[in-house]
Amino acid sequence: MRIKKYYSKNEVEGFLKVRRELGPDAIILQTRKVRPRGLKSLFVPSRVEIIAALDRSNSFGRIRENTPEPRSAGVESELKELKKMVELLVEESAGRERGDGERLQGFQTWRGYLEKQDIDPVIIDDLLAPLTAKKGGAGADWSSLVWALQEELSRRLAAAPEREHRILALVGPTGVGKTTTVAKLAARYALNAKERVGLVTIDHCRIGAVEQLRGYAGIIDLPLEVAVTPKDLERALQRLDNCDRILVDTGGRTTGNHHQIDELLDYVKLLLPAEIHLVISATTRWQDIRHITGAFMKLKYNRLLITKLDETLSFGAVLNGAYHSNQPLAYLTDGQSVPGCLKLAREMDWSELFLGGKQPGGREHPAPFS
Ligand SMILES: Nc1nc2c(ncn2[C@@H]2O[C@H](COP(=O)(O)OP(=O)(O)O)[C@@H](O)[C@H]2O)c(=O)[nH]1
Ligand SMILES: [Mg+2]
Repeated sequence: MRIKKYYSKNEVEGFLKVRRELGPDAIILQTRKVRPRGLKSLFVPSRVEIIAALDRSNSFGRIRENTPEPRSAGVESELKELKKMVELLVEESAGRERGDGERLQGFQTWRGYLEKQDIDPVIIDDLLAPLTAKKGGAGADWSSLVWALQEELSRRLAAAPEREHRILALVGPTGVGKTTTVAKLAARYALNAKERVGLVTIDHCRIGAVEQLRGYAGIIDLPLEVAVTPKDLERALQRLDNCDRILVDTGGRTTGNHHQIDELLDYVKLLLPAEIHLVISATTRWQDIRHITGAFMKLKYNRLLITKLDETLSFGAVLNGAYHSNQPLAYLTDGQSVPGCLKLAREMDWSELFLGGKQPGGREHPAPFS
């Protein structure tokens, strides 16, 4: 007995193929429509699959199904068995196809969701690629797809260790919350951890900038040094030599202004080794994050700090920042109050932040830090 599968555009074409190859004694065991799997199903039309058999020892068959011609009992039962087996196989592979269809739908829903979170399309592709590559098994149903995506997300979000260096500096564009965050950090280390904290500001360009930090320094009762030149900074660091922690605020730099960024580099060099945080607001679009992470790279930042998580419902900036800076996240902030509204990245539940409640069909997304 010879069994063979044929694929064609339609049944007539298929039957002709079978007849041409197996001759007029071939019998048709099964015909069905098949859809291509995966992404192909969007572009390639369905085909007809024909399973045909030819019993070389008996030339009883014609191209037919259930032709009422006499057959020997043995062959009859053998054929029945065979047909049952083929039906089972076909059923099984159709089930697999249905599963693939659901997976594909799942990926498309996730893609839409991640796009709404304002995640850079390059990152979305990157996130979903390893999941698409897994056939069956993980990702075969909705919950394992969510699970696999959570894994991918957390794998990409490293958290920076705390207290690696004594000096912490914040650099980044204007208005992202650097000065406010320096005050929050000062409260965290001076009031909560009871460390000796000193403050330095290199923010001399903006009127009121020094006063803003002086206000916080006064409330927490911390020494504040103002550095207008790199020489000033050297002296300031010497004066704060007895401090456990030195927090350095810098003036915002316009991302496109390379001169301003180069100027700041003269100061940053004097701080090294230090924890240099690139500060980005969570409201920043992914296109701008690419630009900012690139433009500030000169300042040798080695950590990322995301502010204003309370001002957006999409959390793409966190992932976009981490991905494009290739640096670990250190802190996140979600409010204007000082002290408070500051969280260590290593305490964050990323999957909750990204997939917490807004996952398709899921509950509402909770407040970022609740
Ligand atoms: N909603 C919100 N506002 C913030 C946050 N951090 C800072 N801000 C506000 O952002 C504005 C600019 O902050 P500032 O510290 O002066 O930014 P800088 O120019 O980077 O130093 C101020 O009105 C802050 O109160 C935050 O996490 N959430
Ligand atoms: Mg400032």
